[in-house]
Amino acid sequence: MCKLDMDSKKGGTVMSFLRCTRSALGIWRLQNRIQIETSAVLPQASSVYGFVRSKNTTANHARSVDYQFSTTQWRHMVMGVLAGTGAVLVYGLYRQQVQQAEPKSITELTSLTVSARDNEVKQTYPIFTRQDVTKHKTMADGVWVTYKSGVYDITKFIDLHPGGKKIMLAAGGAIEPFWAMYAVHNQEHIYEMLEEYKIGELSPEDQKVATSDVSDPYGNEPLRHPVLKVNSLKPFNAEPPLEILSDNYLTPTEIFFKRNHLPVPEVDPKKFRLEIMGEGLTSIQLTLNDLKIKFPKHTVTATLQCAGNRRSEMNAVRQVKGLNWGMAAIGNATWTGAKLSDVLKYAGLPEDTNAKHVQFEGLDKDVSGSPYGASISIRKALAKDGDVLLAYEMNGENLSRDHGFPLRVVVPGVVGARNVKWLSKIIVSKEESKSHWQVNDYKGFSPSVDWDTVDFSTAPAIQELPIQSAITTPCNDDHISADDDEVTVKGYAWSGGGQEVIRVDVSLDGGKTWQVAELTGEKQDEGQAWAWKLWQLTVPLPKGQKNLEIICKAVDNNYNVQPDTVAPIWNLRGVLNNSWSRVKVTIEPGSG
Ligand SMILES: Nc1nc2c(c(=O)[nH]1)N[C@H]1C(S)=C(S)[C@@H](COP(=O)(O)O)O[C@H]1N2
Ligand SMILES: [Mo]
Repeated sequence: MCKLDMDSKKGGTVMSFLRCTRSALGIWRLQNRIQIETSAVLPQASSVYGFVRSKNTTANHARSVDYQFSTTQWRHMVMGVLAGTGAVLVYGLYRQQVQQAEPKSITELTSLTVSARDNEVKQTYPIFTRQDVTKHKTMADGVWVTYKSGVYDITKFIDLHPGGKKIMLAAGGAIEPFWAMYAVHNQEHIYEMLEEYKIGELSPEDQKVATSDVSDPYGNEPLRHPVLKVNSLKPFNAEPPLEILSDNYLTPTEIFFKRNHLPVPEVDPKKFRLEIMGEGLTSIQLTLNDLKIKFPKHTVTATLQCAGNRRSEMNAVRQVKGLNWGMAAIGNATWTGAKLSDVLKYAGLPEDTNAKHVQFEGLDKDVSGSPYGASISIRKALAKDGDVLLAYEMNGENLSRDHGFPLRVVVPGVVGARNVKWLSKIIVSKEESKSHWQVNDYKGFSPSVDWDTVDFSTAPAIQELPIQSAITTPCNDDHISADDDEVTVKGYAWSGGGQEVIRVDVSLDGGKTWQVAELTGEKQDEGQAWAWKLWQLTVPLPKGQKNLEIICKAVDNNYNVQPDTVAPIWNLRGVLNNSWSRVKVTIEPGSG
């Protein structure tokens, strides 16, 4: 994201555009939802998957906006809109639009759209393919976007865009999901303005909606937000651009990092059963409804972090094996569900059980039919203040497919890998899970251990994660104008095991001097600080310098600190990188 602006040397304007992301995501969610519901009526639309930009969802989007919104849809949208601060204004704007839109019938709306389309086809334009559009992503090649079936060359508009360079996020793809994110765009004059830049029409094939490919195990993946940076498409692994990550205390679900090892299973919630079995238990099965009504409903705000978060920085020291995650394989959300301890008690687990572990299995299976699995200690599972949930909601809505619909384990304070999604089986046992991901992966080793010498049986499975913090803005290699009086540094900080971040130190001179950042976050009980803290620090821009090395490091309530460099904690799998976060920025000579 920060590298988007290839031609411009000014980084200062970059930040303004995404400020309303959090609210606007709700709008995107709404469109997406309508689209999904529309798909039921229109079978050919039933499986749009993968990176939106590479798929032909334009027609689908066009169709979706023609539908009248139901009350539930608006409720979802409103929840999305309110998911963060600063959203109220946008919400107001939208509310007004709803009120205007509501009296219209579907027929009326449809005919309106049809007449608008009739006008469009009066002029003839050259035909472009989706691929042609994809090739135009830079100022040098020209910046093209599509809107519905139109192709637009917006190169000349880039510098005029009130929101700055973030418009480049949409370059080479469809503009709809971005406009949906940034509510201000949903206005007539903006659509008119876009028409001035029209250069062509999408080819009819590319206007068609992608149909599902049954032979592809990844042929039925959910739709994802195009702002995500994809690390791997099949299985789908992606993280949000850094600077929008720290815009929200609660990470909007759409941009929450997605870490899948296998295809995303499609689960019929009515047929869904959770099996509970093992040591000292008679096996039982629970429906989703059982879980919702038989047990008290708990909500916990907890941060989830992948063990591979910040792996790319480890890769820069020496090659490691694994997805090249940046600093955003982490997110904070509210999770709602039944407490695992309540469910285990209900299943008859005796208090003095001699079991040591609770194993989990997902519904996602590899080619040999073995499911994704992991386990946690029985101590964590049963701890009164452990807050381990069998969660059916994330951020106040049913889990999305990517995040484990209809049920996942949430183990606050513990590495992402144990938070098993699409949960179908719980096994109480004297043994740890035999799953590959428990036994032969997600473990830490000395920097001297390589793939010839590694013995996975010698290290314990990662559970609680160490203290972590990272800088989300500015980004590495950003340019700041010397005319700017101040620089604002932002980021996140979190510690595993419920330990609370008590301080974040920031340096602008490579670690010689330090200042304490301002922390924000929900107050959580001692030992249950599951959620991250966002932090920021605004300081005068040091004068007469060409470069800054900005560093952050966090401290938790047990005074655990982060190591200053990567090399001494390097490990072959590239996990557990919690070294000081370092960002280099250039100060451009100013005019004054
Ligand atoms: N069933 C299942 N559960 C899973 C995974 C998976 O691939 N399958 N990935 C794990 C890993 S490694 C992480 S980091 C988290 C990511 O959760 P998220 O995709 O909701 O962010 O899910 C964990 N649970
Ligand atoms: Mo992970």
